[in-house]
Amino acid sequence: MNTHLEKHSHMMVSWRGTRDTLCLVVREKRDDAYKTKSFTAQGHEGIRPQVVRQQGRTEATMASSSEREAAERPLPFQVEEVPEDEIKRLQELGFESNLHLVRTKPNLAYFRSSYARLASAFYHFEFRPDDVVVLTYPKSGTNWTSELVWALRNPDALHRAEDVASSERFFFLDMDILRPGRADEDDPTYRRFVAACPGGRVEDGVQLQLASAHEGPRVIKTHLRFDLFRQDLLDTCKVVYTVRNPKDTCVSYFHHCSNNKRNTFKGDLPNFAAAFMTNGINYGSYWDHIRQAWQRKGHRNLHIMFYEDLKADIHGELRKLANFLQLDRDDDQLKRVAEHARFDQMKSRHERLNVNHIIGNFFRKGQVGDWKNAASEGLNNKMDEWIQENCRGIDISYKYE
Ligand code: PPS
Repeated sequence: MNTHLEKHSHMMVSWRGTRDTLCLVVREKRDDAYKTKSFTAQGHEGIRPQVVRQQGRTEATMASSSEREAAERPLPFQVEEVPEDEIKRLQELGFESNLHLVRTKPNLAYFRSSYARLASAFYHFEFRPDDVVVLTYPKSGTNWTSELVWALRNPDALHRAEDVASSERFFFLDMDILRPGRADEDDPTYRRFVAACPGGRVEDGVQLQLASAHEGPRVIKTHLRFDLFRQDLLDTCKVVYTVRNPKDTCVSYFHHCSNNKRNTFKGDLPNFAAAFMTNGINYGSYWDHIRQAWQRKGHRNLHIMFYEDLKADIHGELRKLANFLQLDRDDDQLKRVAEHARFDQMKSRHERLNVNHIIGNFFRKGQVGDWKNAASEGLNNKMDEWIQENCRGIDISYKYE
């Protein structure tokens, strides 16, 4: 059976399924010919068939609300499959053999293929005036920043972090792309989803729906660039954007992928850096991400912080962040927030609460300048050249130690 769901100007996305199989079919028009590729629904790339069955639906009703919405509200960009030669290049560098990636067009941002069916749901996500969005390139201090924002907002409830994992205090929307939800009664997130979103469908994005169902102020985390959300984002709510120097970001990202228990990357640092510097990894170019934030610099609802400044002067940075969030906090409160979000504190809570089983050693080092322990002189020189080329036109000054 074949249910047509989404149509972008050059691409059509549809579900095909029988009772036991379900796959996403992407049909793209290139040079007046259609090229078709399908992604099976098994594993983390898609929806497991039992999700559909468990909810008592037949294949004929598979068109989800996000997909219907996509058809009704087209995106200002396209989502296309990453060409096979590029996938092959990434695999040769050490990325997993069953790599399925899509990318936005024209401004290439790379994602796991699960993004294709949720692109519109992300783009049209309803932000609210009392949201704080922590928007970062991966490995730039997203979790630290989110914890600081949450703690500044809840200075009298810091003890809650002892019992409630960050995944329940913040909404990390990208989980719907990185690890799409499954109807698994043993999964606490799924149980929360069922309770909070009666009638909700896992395939419409568990985090997206949990966030939408939440009443009250939200701290929302995402690595999606500004252009992948509606352009009124900054006119709607506050955004905190944390930047980390590209060398430490790259080294941290390398460990993140290498320590992924699903073995997403098996190469060495030079190989990873080659993919990083040519934008072939999840979320795409570091510089596109930074440039989009820089274009918006000065907007009253955007606060840009540097990881390195947080490390050097947490109290001063917290004072600025509290002012931006319009929170009246005294010095003692700021001290408690800084202490609460100290690296070793966050690491021990994370380990005790047994969060994030997929990435080993998530709170790895938390230092500035770790790239020096990891990168050879040759790699460092290459990165310097790459940084120089890309920094042109961006008034940004990094600290590397
Ligand atoms: S992710 O996976 O993209 O969301 O990761 P992200 O949170 O952006 O970045 C992870 C790196 O931040 C370090 N980290 C911290 N550093 C200092 N203080 C605190 N509190 C803190 N919390 C997280 C974390 O260790 C990762 O950096 P590396 O260099 O890998 O240690």
